[in-house]
Amino acid sequence: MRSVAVANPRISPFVTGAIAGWDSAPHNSPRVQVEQRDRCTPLLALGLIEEGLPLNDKAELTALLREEFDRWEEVLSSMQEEEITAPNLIAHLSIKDTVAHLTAWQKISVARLEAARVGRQPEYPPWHAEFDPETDEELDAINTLIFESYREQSWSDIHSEWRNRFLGFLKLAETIPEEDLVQGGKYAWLKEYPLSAVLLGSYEHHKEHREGLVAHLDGQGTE
Ligand code: NI
Repeated sequence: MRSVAVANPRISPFVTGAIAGWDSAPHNSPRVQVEQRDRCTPLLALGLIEEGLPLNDKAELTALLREEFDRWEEVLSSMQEEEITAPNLIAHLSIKDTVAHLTAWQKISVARLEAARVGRQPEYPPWHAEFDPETDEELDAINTLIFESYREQSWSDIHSEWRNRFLGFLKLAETIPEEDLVQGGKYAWLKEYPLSAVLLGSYEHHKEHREGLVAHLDGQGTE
């Protein structure tokens, strides 16, 4: 019988934080709680970026994302589908639910890169606009909606969607000139922040969930 112990409850998508609309923070974390509530405020650009992350280097940023993608694929490929779809693995979510959560939020990141590429406002998914996530409750509602909307989908469909969106996101990032990525204030809808923070946001969100998952899986061996 699989343990349902919560390895890292702070990454539960149902325990949400305050950075509305920012891909790095569709859930709770200590650094999120100190941040102002501003749907366009990239958390990562406010001195909350992990030490050493390359906000100004396109090659390094895309390399980080590619590594993160590969790490996820490695973890996922080491598991049986029954493990991936088993409910209540971490904070009531299966791994399948977590990957669905990640790809749903990555739609926001893709919308931002696409907007930058073609020079228009980001076209966010309907749930993003509908809930206008300014509060924890609204963010909870979004994460619940995401969970519900993917719950009946097969693992293979969710995995493909996640993989295609992630690789598409990377390709999109490659098409944007480095100066456009790193220049703060270039895009009005990002206020003073650079587009590179969107890449870091997606990277950090994936990393946070992956580390929680790996810690949980490692912990199982010693229980
Ligand atoms: Ni999350």
